Amino acid sequence: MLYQESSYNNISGNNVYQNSNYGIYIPPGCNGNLLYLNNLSWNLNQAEDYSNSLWYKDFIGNFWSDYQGKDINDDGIGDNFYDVPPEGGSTDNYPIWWDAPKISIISPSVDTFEHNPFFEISVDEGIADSCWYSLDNGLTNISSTGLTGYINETEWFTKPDGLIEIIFYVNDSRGYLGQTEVQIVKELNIPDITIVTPAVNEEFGSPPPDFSITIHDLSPIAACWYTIDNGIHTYNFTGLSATINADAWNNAPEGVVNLTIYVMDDLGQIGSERITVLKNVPNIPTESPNIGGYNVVFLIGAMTVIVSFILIKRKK
Ligand SMILES: [Ca+2]
Ligand SMILES: [Ca+2]
Ligand SMILES: [Ca+2]
Repeated sequence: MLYQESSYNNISGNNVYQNSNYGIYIPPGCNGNLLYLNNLSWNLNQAEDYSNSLWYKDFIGNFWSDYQGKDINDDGIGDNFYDVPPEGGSTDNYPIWWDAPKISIISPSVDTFEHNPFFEISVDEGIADSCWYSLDNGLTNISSTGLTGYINETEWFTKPDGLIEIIFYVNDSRGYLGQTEVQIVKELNIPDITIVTPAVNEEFGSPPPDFSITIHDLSPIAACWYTIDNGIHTYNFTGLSATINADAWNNAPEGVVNLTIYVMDDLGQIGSERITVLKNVPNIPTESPNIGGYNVVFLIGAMTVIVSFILIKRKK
């Protein structure tokens, strides 16, 4: 479209596209032209305006396919003006524009998870209308009521261990779609137990030994227990240390005692670790044994006196 010596025109509602030269050319001296609601798309030169025309009316300008700005607040108008060439001079202050939401993932971050992780999406540009995600590249879409939540448990535990790409989608009120993805690792792990104390084959007397452990697991721990008689009796404990049950220790035979510790995570996966310790209760009498209510030492002493007395008497 070429306007020469043409002044005080309203130019609106035109589709001006794919011109190999100028979309709209306004030479100098064309005063008071008003251009709005025109679609200027893919022209080699969208427009050139040497007459400082007005390129918008009542907060509506024109659509420019080469607009470089954004409509972050989704009001249908680009948030920055469009500078109609030549540089400076006229501007379209209300370019018609709409763009897809831009989103980013606050969580999960790149990590290994056993349970279905918590997610949080941030909409950095645009206004979210609906949100969903997929664990299988869009084959199964799981809708979310908001921008945060837990990844669907069923879908999560359906996936085998390994790398999982979660793609999040957010669309706006016009159905423009923003998406982004994160790759995390799913790994079901049984609790890994390390026995810190006692040492292997450490010797203990009659007071039952203490033990302490560390546990590595990605899930909360649901239960801990141990046995020293190969599972005939088991004893629960909480935390990372305990003292072996006194009755169990008393009943254990002298010599090698197997202490086996079990830890179960909240997915029901059980890890165990075993250590041998030695039970050696020394046989030291704490007082002299009594015979028939008499003190043996006293009796022996008395008998020695009597025998000595008899021997002395015989010698005489
Ligand atoms: Ca806007
Ligand atoms: Ca937008
Ligand atoms: Ca686990």
